[in-house]
Amino acid sequence: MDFALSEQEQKLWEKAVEFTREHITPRAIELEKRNEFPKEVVQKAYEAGLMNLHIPPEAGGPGMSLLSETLVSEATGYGCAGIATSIMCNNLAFAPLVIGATIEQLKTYVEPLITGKEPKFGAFCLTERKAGSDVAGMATRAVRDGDEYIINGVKCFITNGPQASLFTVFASTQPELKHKGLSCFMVPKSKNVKIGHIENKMGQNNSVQSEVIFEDVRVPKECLVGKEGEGFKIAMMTLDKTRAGIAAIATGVAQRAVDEAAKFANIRHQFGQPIGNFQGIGFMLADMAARASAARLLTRYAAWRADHGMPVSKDSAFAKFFASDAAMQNAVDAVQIMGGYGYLTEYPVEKLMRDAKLTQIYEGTNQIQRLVASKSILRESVNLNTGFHVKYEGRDGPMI
Ligand code: COS
Repeated sequence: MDFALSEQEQKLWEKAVEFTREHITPRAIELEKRNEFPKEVVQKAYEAGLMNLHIPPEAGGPGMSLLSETLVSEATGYGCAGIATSIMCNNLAFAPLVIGATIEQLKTYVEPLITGKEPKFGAFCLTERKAGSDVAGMATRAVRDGDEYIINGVKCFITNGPQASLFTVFASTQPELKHKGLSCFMVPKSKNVKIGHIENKMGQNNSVQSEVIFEDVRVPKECLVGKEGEGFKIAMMTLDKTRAGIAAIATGVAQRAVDEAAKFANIRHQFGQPIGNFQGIGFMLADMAARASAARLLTRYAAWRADHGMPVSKDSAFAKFFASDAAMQNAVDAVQIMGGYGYLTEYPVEKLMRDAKLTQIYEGTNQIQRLVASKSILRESVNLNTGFHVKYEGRDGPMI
């Protein structure tokens, strides 16, 4: 077993860490107050080659691994989870296309967005006001009309919605079939694609989410990704991968909380000594650092499995819920260690606490992650040999 990154991954990690130190961390608090898309920083990230890493070379991308993407997300998430989300949003928007679209489709619709001077954006349009966790309950419809589809519906919480040039839209082509009737489309921006309400959030204010309204939007049949009815599967396969990216941002937040709290505990003196000397604080720091480290290992393991074509639903769910719970706990603990200072807006840890909360919610709540993981665990247990040979049949009452 080798825990080392490859030379290419190590270089990417160092570049992303350096980028974060120079362009994200020093400006995160100031930019957050503007409550808008951090255009300038994202432009720089694009120029530095930190975006669109998973697009295959045949469609103009670098064709890097999911592990590489998680390295960038962890490094940038350390500086600001909101900016990291703005930077990595194309990973989510384009992943269904990398999974389900042909190379010709990628060349036509994605390549122009990732090879120009300016960054262009995609937006992943799955969630609706009445269909969040219950994806199959969506109301957006796509109706075939000759060589076109007509799409109608309203999506919400759409990251980079107002910035996007291409929308990856999930819509029902056969509502009576529920999840088996969902299909995936690439929808270029047009006058019939409208931006609705912009959400006001508790944290992650360096990323923008909005409603996106599709009103009689006509797209050629070539915009269908995969076949009709494959949309649900494409969405699930996408989230299996991209949840490792959220886990990576959360790992960055969890580590930042450790580092800020440890720095403070070293210099803050009470009762004649640094507060880090007190076991009450030292033990908290040890637990926080262990959580961040375990989050990193689960995240990179999930990404590594996906890169090796192994089943990843359970592992990306583990990574997502563990890392985001770690981020939240560590942020709360960092605020506590810093006491009154932790609660002030000019220090970074109150922002970590607000930002961490969203990592427990977006790309599937942590309850959904536990559901996904438990389904896999129960499925795997059917053929599991624990070495204990007394049969459980007929023993659903007390064992004695
Ligand atoms: N990969 C491939 N296929 C999958 C899959 C996966 N990861 N997960 C499920 N499927 C398939 C199942 O095999 C099943 O196939 P069949 O109909 O052929 O038997 C089908 O999809 C339905 O699966 P399931 O019964 O598990 O679906 P549910 O409706 O119960 O929903 C959850 C499953 C809740 C896990 C899903 O809707 C989900 O992930 N919800 C959260 C959505 C989310 O993350 N939203 C955030 C948006 S991004 S900001």
